[in-house]
Amino acid sequence: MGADPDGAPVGRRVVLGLFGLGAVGIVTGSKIQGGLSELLAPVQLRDPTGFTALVPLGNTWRYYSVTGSVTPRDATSYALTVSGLVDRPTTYRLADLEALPQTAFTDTFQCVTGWHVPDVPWTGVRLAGLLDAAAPTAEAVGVRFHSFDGTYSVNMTLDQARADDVIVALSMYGAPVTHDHGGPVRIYSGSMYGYKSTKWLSEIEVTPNNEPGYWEDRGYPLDGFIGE
Ligand SMILES: Nc1nc2c(c(=O)[nH]1)N[C@H]1C(S)=C(S)[C@@H](COP(=O)(O)O)O[C@H]1N2
Ligand SMILES: [Mo]
Repeated sequence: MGADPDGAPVGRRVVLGLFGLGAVGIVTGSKIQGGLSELLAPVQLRDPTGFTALVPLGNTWRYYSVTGSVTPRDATSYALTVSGLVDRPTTYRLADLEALPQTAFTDTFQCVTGWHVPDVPWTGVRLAGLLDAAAPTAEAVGVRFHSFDGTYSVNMTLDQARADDVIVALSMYGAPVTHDHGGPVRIYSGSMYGYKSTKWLSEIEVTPNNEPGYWEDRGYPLDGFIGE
């Protein structure tokens, strides 16, 4: 099973069916309908079928991790490397990223399984700027995002990664990105489904190809544009 070998887009129905392939940990959002929230918020639901993603809990966050718990990193322990096919590989500490020009915008966060959260304000550093600073070589075609959870990765083409609405996000709702949302630093791509927005970002690797990542290996479309 996997993406259509001819490269045809995989429909949402197919994507939902593929959920049986991976157990996805979900901690339900804390703002779920009134009294239910106290009951549900601390519960870690295992969701091998994706069924809970379809339960109408309202427009609330699901906190995803394909690896279960992830060891937190802070300003002292965090680093982001831009590596691979670049003339100037670079490592940024959190303070380095905070010192760069910030871009802010508000957008709907949309998971491919159907849930979404409207009006989420984000702030961060345009990925295009970090890529320009690293100077991709003539052979560069793709970008691979790696997570310090040790497992998750996802790709984009170099052109997609340079879009104005792709940021290395440092803040969400006017506060530092929380650990559960993939902080201190995650990717946010406004035009793409949530799976393109790597949490706990540790490395941006410029590559000679555009190879499938964690979810693309399990059937999600290689191009993750919302609505396609
Ligand atoms: N490292 C990592 N990043 C990830 C994921 C993950 O499991 N691990 N899940 C992806 C998916 S499918 C979605 S919808 C969003 C969810 O973001 P949230 O957990 O902040 O709601 O993160 C994306 N980035
Ligand atoms: Mo998702």
